[in-house]
Amino acid sequence: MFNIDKETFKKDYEEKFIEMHGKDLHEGTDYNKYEALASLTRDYVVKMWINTNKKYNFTGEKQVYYFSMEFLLGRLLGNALINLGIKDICREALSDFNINLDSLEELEEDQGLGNGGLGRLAACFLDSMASLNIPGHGCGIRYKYGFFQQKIVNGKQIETSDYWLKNANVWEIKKSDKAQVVRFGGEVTTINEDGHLRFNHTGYEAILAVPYDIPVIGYENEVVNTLRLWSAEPLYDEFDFSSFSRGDYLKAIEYKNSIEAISQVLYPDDSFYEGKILRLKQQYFFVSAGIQSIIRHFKAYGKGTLKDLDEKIAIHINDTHPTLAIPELMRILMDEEGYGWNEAWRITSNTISYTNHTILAEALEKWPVEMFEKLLPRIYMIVEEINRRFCQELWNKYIGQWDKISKMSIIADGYVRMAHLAIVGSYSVNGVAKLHTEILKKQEMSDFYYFNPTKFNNKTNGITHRRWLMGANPELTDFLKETIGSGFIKHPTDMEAFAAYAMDKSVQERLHQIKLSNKKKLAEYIKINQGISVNPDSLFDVQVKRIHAYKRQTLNCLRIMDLYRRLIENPNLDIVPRTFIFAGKAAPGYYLAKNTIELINAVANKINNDPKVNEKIKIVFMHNYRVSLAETIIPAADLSEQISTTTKEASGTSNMKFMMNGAVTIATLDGANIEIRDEVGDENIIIFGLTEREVLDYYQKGGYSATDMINGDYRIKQVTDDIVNGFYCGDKERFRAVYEHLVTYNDEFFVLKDFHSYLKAQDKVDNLYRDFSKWQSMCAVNIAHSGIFSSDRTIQEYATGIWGSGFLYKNL
Ligand code: 26Q
Repeated sequence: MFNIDKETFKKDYEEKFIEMHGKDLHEGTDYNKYEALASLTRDYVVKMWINTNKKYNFTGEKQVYYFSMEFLLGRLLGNALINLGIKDICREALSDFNINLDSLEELEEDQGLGNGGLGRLAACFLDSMASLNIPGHGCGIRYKYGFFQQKIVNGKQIETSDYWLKNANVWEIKKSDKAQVVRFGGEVTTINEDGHLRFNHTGYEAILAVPYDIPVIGYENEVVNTLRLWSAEPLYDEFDFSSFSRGDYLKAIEYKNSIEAISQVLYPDDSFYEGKILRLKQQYFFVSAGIQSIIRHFKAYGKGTLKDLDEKIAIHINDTHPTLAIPELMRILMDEEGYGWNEAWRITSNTISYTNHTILAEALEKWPVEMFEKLLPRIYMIVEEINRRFCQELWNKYIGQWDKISKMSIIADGYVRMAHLAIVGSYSVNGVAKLHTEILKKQEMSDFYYFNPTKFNNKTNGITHRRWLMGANPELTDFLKETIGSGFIKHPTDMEAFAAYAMDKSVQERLHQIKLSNKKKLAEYIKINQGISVNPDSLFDVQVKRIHAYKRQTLNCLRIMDLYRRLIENPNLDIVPRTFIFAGKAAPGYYLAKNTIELINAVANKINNDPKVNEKIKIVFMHNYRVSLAETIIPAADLSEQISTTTKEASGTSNMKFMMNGAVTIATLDGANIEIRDEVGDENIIIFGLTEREVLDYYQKGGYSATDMINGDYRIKQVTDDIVNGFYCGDKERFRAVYEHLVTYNDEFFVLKDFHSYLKAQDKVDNLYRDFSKWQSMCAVNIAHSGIFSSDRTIQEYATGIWGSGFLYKNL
């Protein structure tokens, strides 16, 4: 374990500061101080990083590569200090210089290279792999612009660019010598050489992929793994480059820009697929660079013959976005390494495993054949051959069942279906929560499941407790250590011991005080950043996640609108005072989601300015939701809103973060909510809404009518009318999209159907919250049972159940 004493740390820090900034510490700005601290921390890490790599290079341990279009890391400093085990020393040392560690941490820009759950999951997984001594590395894209920044202007979302690299990034190291060449376009001709087919690729455009490595620090184990992010550059340096373009300077710059465009920006879509050629380019770009570098490294370090690749490495693809890893590995094995089809296929399909994150039909990736073939001619040939052989196999098994075969085909109706390619080309397909996996197996991908049942498995998601508990909630962490000892840090399921204290009065009081202290911090943040005063003694009711119709922020909003009506009618209505907190970004092209944000903001504006109800309710839509903001909001939540339409949320991961921080959940039986319920028991979670069966029945048999719901129910009529009658905003048309989706288009997410059940559940919340002891015991039980949702458990399951790597969790 890395060890340093305070005096040495102080000396190192001061030296680092002077070396970096050419002035004395007391002359420095706060940002200067942050930079020196981050840079010193990196220095401490570098030695361990080199040693870890040496160990990996010269031992035969299986290496895992996690390919993902997104890694939503957030800030790195605090997490690095925790994992190095030097946060306390650092805090004390800095305070001797009159520097506050927390305020320095706040200065770090979030690394926001992801949209939401899927990207954050990848980041949690890296942290857990390193902490569990698993040689597991990330492979992705170094986007110049991360996920957009959200401003709310006149109640509307405005997107601005996230130029996160404006300050030097101390966490990355550019490895120019490890660059790879990636080829796009051109023609492929087939040559017969002594009976062997050779594929000759000409007229392509070659692009340089340059890696930037980021250290991934394990928890107190001196392991430092690598996240490698690729950046696109022209292949030629500026001199050759001008001759290449015949001295045409402007053309040369244009060309350079067109190349750099590949790693310029993260696509801000979540759960909605759009077939943009640049996105396809991004996918092949990082996948090709990643696979080439794995093979190059494998050969350079004499890891044996590529025949045994599947025993020495595992490549995991995070959703279908990196599926081109399959044909790319085939291409390298056949065209560059000389393997025949069968051998190449055996190696490839035993090396690659795939996680599915959604069953929403509109999110499934499919690329027009024409676009695919033109951009990636050789890769397309390989995909065609994979499909031809796969369909042949189907044909042998399902003789004459053309419908089934065309339903399962990888290429059909002029499209390449990436999920089919991913399933066919991998040895493991997993869903991210029990229900989700069951739906994959029995419905969405059932043909594939029945064709090959053993390929399918479940790996319920998790979150790293090192960031989401120890980093975000130090007070609760210390209290847990005091109560049950520190064992839970290495073995998070040991938190179960805390359940024994759920009825202990002094424990309940401490939990309440810790929550209150976190709520005060959040209240202060809200006051400073949004100018709204909220009461820390009110119940903090929180829904923070991407804005999407299936997540049903509208249901929450309608319930508040209903409550407001009731308070106007009866100002003495006896309710628990609440602060409703929302946050989340809408995809820039998703009109309905943006309109939902407008509605929430208008409702907030009206209610927050009505003194008659302000003692009882306030609403805040917090701007620019991101990892660091989540770290402030989640520890302050009393109530966690997980209210998606049953069957639609594959897993959800914020549900786990809230629970670990002692919030009570109000939820539908969707995604991992079901497993949370199973852990804490019905009496410690508030469940409402349609069941899986009911939802599926509506989809299969119809029968849901929003109009009937409105006509048959006064309160539903009132709240839906209030969307379009000018009650919240003079402009009656302003929230038309929300209304039409709910009513005219007969809302496919059944908001009105679940409305009353949700209201009843919320009344139950009020009653439970009024009973101090009951509520605190629920919080305690939730914390106690959250350990299973540590991503350490998830990663252990991936390692043993899919990758065949790492040591046993129990032996750590
Ligand atoms: C695809 C094509 C083109 C452009 C963008 C995309 C794209 C980008 C991001 C598609 C999907 C995503 C992200 C999906 C996502 O975050 N899914 C969530 O994954 C979590 C981790 O497994 C689950 O907990 C959530 O339930 C699931 O919604």
